[in-house]
Amino acid sequence: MQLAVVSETTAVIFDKVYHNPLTVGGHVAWSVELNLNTQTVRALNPLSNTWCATGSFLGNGTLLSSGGNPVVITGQNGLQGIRLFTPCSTGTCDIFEDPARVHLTSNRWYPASVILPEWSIHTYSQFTFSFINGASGNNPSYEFYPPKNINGFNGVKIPSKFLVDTLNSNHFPILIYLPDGTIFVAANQAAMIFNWRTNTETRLPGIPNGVRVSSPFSAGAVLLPLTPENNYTPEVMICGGSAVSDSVSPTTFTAQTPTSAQCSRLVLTTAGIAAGWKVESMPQPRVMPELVQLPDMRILIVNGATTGVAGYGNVQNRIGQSNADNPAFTPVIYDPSAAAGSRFSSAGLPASPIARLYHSTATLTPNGTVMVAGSNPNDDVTTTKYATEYRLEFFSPPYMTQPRPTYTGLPATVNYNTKFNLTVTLPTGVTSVTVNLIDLGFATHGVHMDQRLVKLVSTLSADRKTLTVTGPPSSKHYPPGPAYLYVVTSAGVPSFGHKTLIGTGASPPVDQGAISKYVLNLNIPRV
Ligand SMILES: [Cu+2]
Repeated sequence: MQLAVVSETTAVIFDKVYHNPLTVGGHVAWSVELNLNTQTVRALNPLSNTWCATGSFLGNGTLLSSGGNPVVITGQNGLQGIRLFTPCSTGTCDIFEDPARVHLTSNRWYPASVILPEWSIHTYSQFTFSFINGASGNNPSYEFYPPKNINGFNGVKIPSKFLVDTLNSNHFPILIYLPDGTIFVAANQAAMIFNWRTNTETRLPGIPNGVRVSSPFSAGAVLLPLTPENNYTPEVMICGGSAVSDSVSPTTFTAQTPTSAQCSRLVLTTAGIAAGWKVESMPQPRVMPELVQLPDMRILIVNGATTGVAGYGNVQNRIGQSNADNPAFTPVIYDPSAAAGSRFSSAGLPASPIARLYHSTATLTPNGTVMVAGSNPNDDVTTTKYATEYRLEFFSPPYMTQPRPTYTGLPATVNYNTKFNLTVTLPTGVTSVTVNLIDLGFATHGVHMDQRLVKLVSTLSADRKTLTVTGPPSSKHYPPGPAYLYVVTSAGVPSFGHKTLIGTGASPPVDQGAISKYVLNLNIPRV
C-alpha cells in the first residue's frame, strides 16, 4: 500500500482495487483517510486503480498521486492516473480525478516522483506488466506536473538513458532532491546525479559489491539530515537489496534467496564522490526495508524480509503467493553520527509479531511514533500465509516515554530565510534545543518519496520560553510544501510536530503553452 500523512491528525492510504471489505459508492474502496488519533477510516473515492503508484506534495499542500495499476475490477485503469487530494479539516474532502482530461503522458507502473523547488513534480518511471522490468515493457522516460516546456520537450515525456542502462531490475527508482538543485537517482546497481534543468546525467560510482537496490530487489534509501553544522552537505544512504542476477528467469529465485545486509553511504560532493561509497552492515539482511527519518536525527529501519524478493507468484517454493519469507520482525535504529561500528542498535526495541513483506509501508507521524502498515504479497485478499494485512502498528521510539517539550505559535506558512518566534515549554533541566523540519513524504514499496530532515537555525531566549527560528535557507534545501516542525531537546526528545507549509503556500505556476501541447497528446491511447 501507499501511505502519506496529510495533516496533524490524518493520513491517506492508497491500496489496490480488489475485494477489500470496505466499500464506497456501492463498490469496493481502495483509498481511505485515516484518523491517526481514533484510528478510524473514511473511505475515499478515486476513479482509477492507485496500486503501485507514486505520490508527492505540491507547494500548495495538495497531494498528487500518479501512475498506478491497469487491473480493473471496478473503476478505471490507473496506469496514467493523476489524482489530487487537498487535505481539509471538515472530513468531507475527496480525491479529484478526471482521467479523460488530466492524466500522465504515458503509462507508468512502479514510478517514483520528487517535488522540485519550481513547485512542480517530476515523475520518473518505466512501465511493465512483469515482475521484473525488460526492454519490451520499458518506458524509460520522465515528465513534469504541471507540464513544462523544457529542453526541447513541450508538455511531453522526456527520454531517460539511465532507465535504459539500468535494466532489468529498475522499478521504483530512488529519487532524492539535492541542495544544489539536482536529483540523486539510484536504480539497480547504478547511481547518478541528474540535472533536470539541462537533462544531463552524471554517473556516480555504482552500488558496492554488486548489490541491486530497486524492485524486485528493493532496498530502502534516505537523505541523511541536512544541518547548518554540515553546511547542508547531502549524504545518501541505501540499505538492503540483493546481489543476485537480474538476467535470469524469475523461477531461478526462491523465497529463500539470500538478501543483502549492506548499507552504503555516499557524500555527494566532489571529494565525497572521489572517496566513494562507505559500506556498513545491518544486523540482519533485508529486502523491502523502509528507512524512516526520526526527529532525533536517527533512522529507523523496519519491515521487509531476510530472504526472497519483492512481488508475488513468480519464484519457486513460494510461501502461498509470497516471493519472500523469513520476515525481518525486529526494528533497527541507525545513528548516522555515531562512530562506525556502533551505529546500528536494536536494544530495547520490541519485535513486531506481524510480517511486513511486499506492499508494506511505514512513516513517521506528527506525534513522533512510526506508523507501520500493510503487507500483501498476493493477487487479491487472502487469509492464508502471508495474508493480506489490515492491522496498523504504531512503533514508539525510546523518546516517546521521556518528558517532552511543547510549543505554540507556528505560522501556517514559513517562507525561506524568514524569522518567526515559537513559545516553548521545556522539560525540567533542558537548556538547549534544536529545531528539525521534516518532510514526512510518501511511502510505498520501501521507497520514501521526498522524505528529508532539515535542521533550522534557532536561538533560545535566556528565560527558555521563546525560540526564534529561521526558515530553510532556500527552496533547494527544502522544496515548497508541507513540513512538520519538531523542537528537539539536546537528549533527542522531540515535541509534537506541528504542520506548516514551507514557501508561500501558492499553487504551482502553470505553463499554458505546455498544457496545450499536453492536451493535444491526450488522444494517445490509454492501454
Ligand atoms: Cu506493487
